[in-house]
Amino acid sequence: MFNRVLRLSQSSRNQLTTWLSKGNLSSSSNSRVPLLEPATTTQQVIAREDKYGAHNYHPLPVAIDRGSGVFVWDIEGRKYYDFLSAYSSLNQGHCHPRILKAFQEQAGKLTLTSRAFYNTSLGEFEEFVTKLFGYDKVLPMNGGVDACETACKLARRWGYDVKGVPTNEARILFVQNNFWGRTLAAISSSTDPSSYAGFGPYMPNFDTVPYDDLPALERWLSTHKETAVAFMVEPIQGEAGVVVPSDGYLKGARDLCTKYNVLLICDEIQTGLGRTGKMLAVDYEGIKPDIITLGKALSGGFYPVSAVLANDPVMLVIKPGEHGSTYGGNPLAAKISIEALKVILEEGLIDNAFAMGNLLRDELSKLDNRVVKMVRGRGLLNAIIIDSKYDSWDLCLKLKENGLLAKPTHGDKIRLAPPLTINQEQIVDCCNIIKKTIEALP
Ligand code: IF1
Repeated sequence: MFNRVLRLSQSSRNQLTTWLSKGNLSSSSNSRVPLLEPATTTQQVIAREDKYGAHNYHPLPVAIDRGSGVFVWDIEGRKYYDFLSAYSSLNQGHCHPRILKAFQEQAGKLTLTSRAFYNTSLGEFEEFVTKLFGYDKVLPMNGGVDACETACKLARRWGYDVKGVPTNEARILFVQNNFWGRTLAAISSSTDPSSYAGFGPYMPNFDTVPYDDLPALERWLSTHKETAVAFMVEPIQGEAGVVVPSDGYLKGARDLCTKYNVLLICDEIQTGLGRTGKMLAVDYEGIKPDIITLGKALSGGFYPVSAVLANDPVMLVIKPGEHGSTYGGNPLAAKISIEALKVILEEGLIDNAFAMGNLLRDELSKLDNRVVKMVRGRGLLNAIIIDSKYDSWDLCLKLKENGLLAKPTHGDKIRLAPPLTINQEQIVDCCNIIKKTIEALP
């Protein structure tokens, strides 16, 4: 895998080997602080990660050193448009100055207390985010998968304590090609072997039905009416390749979950916070899930922050001491998130995402249809589907050479998701880069 990324001459290999060997432990007996030789080239960055880091990713061969707004610069100083936004974590753009200021002010005052004590920032975040999204309560966590697991725990406990499901018989339904993280619970619901294979045994009572299929959903609900507690679904499937469901699907799911007394959980970790041109992707159908999960852009890329929102009849089934985490609800995350949300609201990022997304798809739809078979998305969560004659990884490498960073998902799809701060001139510039790159394909 590593050799695929870089073809090095023998002399370059020798230089790298020498460079890698230079890092050694300091002489003094008590500190044993590893000495580090700063990398100065992409090759050195890649070689060091390959030698010392787990090989759980296959990144594009670019070593990003700095980011600002819609741009990043690599270690050699080359500039790129960021069309991944750290998987929709950078809706506000890289290093947004307002969020940075909030981060710096709080980081110098108080960063962590644990929930063993109150802190003066968490309540502000809780009031802000519950009023903004219209729920009674929020449970703050760290990563997105944290939030989704919390949602599953809330649903199970609600099932036992409120719905009256027999103990340990609660069932949760997911959709095929879902993605909500990498934990053993998350992969237990996965239908993607690259997510679940080799990690069994799996969480019991997790079922799946096809996405965007209301009859299949109703069949499952009526079959499991006594033990069904929740249906978790992404309003638009991100990892699956930006799959937008039919109009009415989310409304239909809402109505069926109500009919069968099952909680609707909408995972807005990737689609939420303005990404699709609405504050939440569920806003396109005007529905209110029983539980929503948020993450990624909740902190504008500054800090792992996630949140679970629900009303009291659901949220209060978890009692003191029954759930939590060391960093969940810390004061630094709280202050960062309040500012990150204010930036989205006060800088018009939602409407900009809607308008720029329409422009982007209009321009992408003019691309050579021998290469680009489909363009789909909402707001600035988009993907192009590439004809199987072409290699999407190779196309992303060529886009990188032309100054735009994007990454394939599931083979033939390339996600195109810039920060929501992007302007019309930059969208047109990026579409020209994509057009030039595609037209240069053999
Ligand atoms: C990786 C994918 C995207 C998510 C939704 C929960 C989570 C995610 C809808 C969990 C996380 C990340 C994980 C990251 C790459 C990225 C990703 F390609 F993996 F699937 F965005 F599509 N719900 N998605 O998309 O949040 O625990 O990661 O904070 O694992 O490489 P997390």
